[in-house]
Amino acid sequence: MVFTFQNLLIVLKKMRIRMKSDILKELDRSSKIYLVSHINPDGDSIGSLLAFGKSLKHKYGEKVILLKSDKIPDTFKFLNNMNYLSDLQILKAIDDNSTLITLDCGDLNRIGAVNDSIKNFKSIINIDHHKSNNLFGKINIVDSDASSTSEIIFKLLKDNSLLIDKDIAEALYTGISSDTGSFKYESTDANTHRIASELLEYNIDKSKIIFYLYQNRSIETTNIFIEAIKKIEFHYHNKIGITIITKNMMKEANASVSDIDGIVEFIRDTENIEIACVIKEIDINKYKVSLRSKSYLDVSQIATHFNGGGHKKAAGMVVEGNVEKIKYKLLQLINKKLR
Ligand SMILES: [Mn+2]
Repeated sequence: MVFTFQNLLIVLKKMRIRMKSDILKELDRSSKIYLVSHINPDGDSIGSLLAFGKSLKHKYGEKVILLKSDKIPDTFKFLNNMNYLSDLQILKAIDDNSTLITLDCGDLNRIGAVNDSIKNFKSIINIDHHKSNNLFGKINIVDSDASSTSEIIFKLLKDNSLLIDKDIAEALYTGISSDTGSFKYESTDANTHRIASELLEYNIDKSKIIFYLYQNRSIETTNIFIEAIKKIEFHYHNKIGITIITKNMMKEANASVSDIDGIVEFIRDTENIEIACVIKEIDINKYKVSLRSKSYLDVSQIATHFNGGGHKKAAGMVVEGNVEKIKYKLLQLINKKLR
């Protein structure tokens, strides 16, 4: 073969296909297949889990177990097959030929309490699209160009002739729609739209998905939004918008963790803002920080600085210490990167 760019692409493509059948080989020999996605689940995490889970159950039956690593936000309860999710007690019955498939997790901290049993799995298959993914699996299907893990799962199902039905298509569409901010973000390319269009061919109920994802916000969410928005501070010529949500504010608004989803994007979408930060109190002197950027700033670098991770325009981390000090350190770091 003559060494041209074209041939190199063909070789790379063949390697990818081989890698994919490596997954099936690994799953064939596993006595049990556990699937897990990240804690604080979002649409992509739940969508990819339910979709891949149902498809693998179709092929492998009872040996496929979907793990519930965290509480499912009400927003996503419209998806079918939620009854497939098992509580973590089921891990007591794990045997030594088990495989764990992690979905949408950049590192093993993201799987929550499942990580306590990590040594009991014979192998890990890591499927993800986070740029900061540290390739912790025996098999790693990590594509940071993919809009979502759901997009990767769709390709995987197709390339391996695994089941795609209406339920699976709805779960994948939910994942892609939520991770692309409803097809707004840069990661949304021709391929994303092509996949979305193929998913629509399965006769999915698109209006149902749009309703539950974008038009059914709870009163609690609206109330915590109001409180968080009241407290926004703008810095550096309104390029940074930052707010702090305390446990007390959450209590007053009767809000749960998933109710604050969307606040950071709301701040980002203000004119002139390049970066939005939401600092949420999770414990005494312990805060979860969410970061979003609009055009050029790579927030995953800032998150990595604090041992977090994510994507160029969406990242996060957990930081311990005094909140004012955290805020000061964050603002200093961001200032260095602002234009
Ligand atoms: Mn994702």
